[in-house]
This record gives sequence, C-alpha cells and structure tokens, in this order.
Amino acid sequence: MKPAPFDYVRPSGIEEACRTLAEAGGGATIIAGGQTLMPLLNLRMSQPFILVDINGIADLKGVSQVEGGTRIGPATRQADALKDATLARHLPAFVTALGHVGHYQTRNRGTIGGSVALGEPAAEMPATAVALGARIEIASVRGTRTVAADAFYLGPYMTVLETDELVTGIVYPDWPDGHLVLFREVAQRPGDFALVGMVGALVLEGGTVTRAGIAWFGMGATPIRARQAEAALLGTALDRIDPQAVARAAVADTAPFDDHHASAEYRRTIGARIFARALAETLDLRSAA
Ligand SMILES: Cc1cc2nc3c(=O)[nH]c(=O)nc-3n(C[C@@H](O)[C@H](O)[C@H](O)COP(=O)(O)OP(=O)(O)OC[C@H]3O[C@@H](n4cnc5c(N)ncnc54)[C@H](O)[C@@H]3O)c2cc1C
Repeated sequence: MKPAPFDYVRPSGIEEACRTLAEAGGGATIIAGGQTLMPLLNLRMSQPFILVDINGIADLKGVSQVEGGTRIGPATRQADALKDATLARHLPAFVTALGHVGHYQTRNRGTIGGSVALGEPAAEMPATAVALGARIEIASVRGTRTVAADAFYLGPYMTVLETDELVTGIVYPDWPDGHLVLFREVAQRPGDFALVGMVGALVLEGGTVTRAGIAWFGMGATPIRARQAEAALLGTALDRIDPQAVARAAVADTAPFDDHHASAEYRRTIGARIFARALAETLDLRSAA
C-alpha cells in the first residue's frame, strides 16, 4: 500500500518545527528515522496531513557532556550512538542495550529519540532511559519542559507528549566510572523486539551496592522500574545478596500480559530467570540461578 497524501516540511530549526506542529492542530507527525513510521504510513495506520522531517535540524543531533550527565540529541542515529566514545565511557548500559535494537540496517536510519518517543513497551531504549534515570527535554510553541523518563510513559505507544510537542534532548545522569551493567533479553530472533528483557546499572563500593537503577521491558504496558529489587540491593553487601530472591522481588513489580508471542506466565518465569542470572553474573556471585 501507499501512504495517504501528505505535505512534507523539513524545518531547519526547533522553533520552526514547533510552529509547524502547532499550526497543524494535531494533523502533523514528526518523522525521524522512519523505521516505525514509514510502515505505519504505508499501511495507512497513520494518516497525517503534514510530515515534519526533523533530520535537517542540527541542534537535535549529537552527544555532549552537560553538567551532571550526558545529553543525546534525539535525531542522533542509533548507529552513530553505538560508535560514540563518550557514550561508551559514561553509559555502557545504554550502549549494550542499543546493540540489541533492531538490525544494522535499521540502526543506520533509526534515531535515539524515535525509539524513546515511540513508547513501545518491549523496546530497549525506553527501559534504558527509565533504568538510568534519564530526563526528557520537550519543546513546543508554549515553551519547554523536562519530564523524568519514569513519568514519560503512560501505556503502549502512549507518552505524555502532546501532538504539538517535540523531544529535543535526552539527558542521562552521570554514573561513576567502573559501574556495573545489567542486561539480558529474550527474543525470538536477534533484532526482534524482546519477549522480555531487563537493563540497568549498579554501583559497588566496598563490597556493598550503593546505587541501583534497573528496569524491565516487555513486562507490562510501559517500561517498568524494578523498584523492589533496587530497594533489596541498596545498602546490601555482596555476600548477603540472593539473586533469586531479588529476581522474585523484581518480577513482583511487573504486569506482563498474554499476547500471540508469549503468555504472561512465561514472561514472569523467564523474567525471573534472566534477572537472577544477570545479577549473579554481573556481581560474580557463586549462587547463580
Ligand atoms: C525490522 C525492524 C526491527 C526492529 N527491531 C527493534 C528492536 O528490537 N527494538 C527497538 O526498540 N526497535 C526496533 N525497531 C524499531 C526501531 O528501528 C526504530 O528506530 C524506532 O522504533 C523508531 O525510531 P525512528 O527514528 O525510526 O522513528 P520514526 O519511525 O521516525 O518515528 C517513530 C515515532 O516517534 C515519533 N518521533 C520521532 N522523533 C521524535 C521526536 N524527536 N519528538 C517527538 N516524537 C518523535 C514519530 O512521530 C513517530 O510517532 C525495529 C524496526 C524494524 C524495521
């Protein structure tokens, strides 16, 4: 199928993009990498009358160090972020998770902001933003606002974004050098969306966990912070950590559903297993699940 007719604009600045979105009164859609949007247009599941292409806006691209964190422009290509030295050094969990987003070909076009804004519950980037405590910068003709990733996701493909709003940056707070990365996902094939996955970061000081940020994907309608597991780990010495008990606590925070790929029960069972294994291996605990 071919898309329904639409006008195409390619603004060169954020202000112009926001103005176009506002003037369209809900009839415009942003296109970034197009990896999700193009099929939706072709199937006519999305029928905007204006397509706002943000790829000509230089201010929306690139990675920079800002006070207290690392900022990623939303139009940064996934393939470029994968090769970025700043991200490799400061956000290894982000880079690990990004390596599981789609395929080489889709990452060459797909953007970080597109993944974050889409709000697919089984996607890696939204859960990574939640786990690492990212803040999402948003602009419109009405001004700017910043929303914690935790509060950004409302449901499957549903976020707090209004139709006239543009994500202009994603800021990940600093995690200290040498922090540990947690990542596991189960998918039917490499490059597929995960059936279930978890991502996070841990800081160890003197054999005790002093900071933890962990989130699930594919385990509910939104990315889900593993709050009970984080609480169980914080302040706990390595030799007191029972990976299976922490994994059970982590699963208690989830709300998986049945779909044609897997049952909720499967997701709970496999989720607990991958969580316990990731934890045991990352912390080098002998009682691996
Ligand atoms: C074969 C295949 C496999 C894939 N596998 C995975 C996978 O395993 N994991 C995964 O996470 N993804 C996967 N994807 C999707 C991934 O490739 C996309 O990059 C991502 O979902 C959307 O990013 P995009 O830049 O292409 O956004 P687009 O398709 O251009 O846009 C997606 C949505 O985000 C909105 N949007 C984009 N940028 C902004 C912005 N700055 N502000 C506000 N709204 C914005 C758009 O309006 C649209 O609604 C896969 C895609 C394909 C084709």
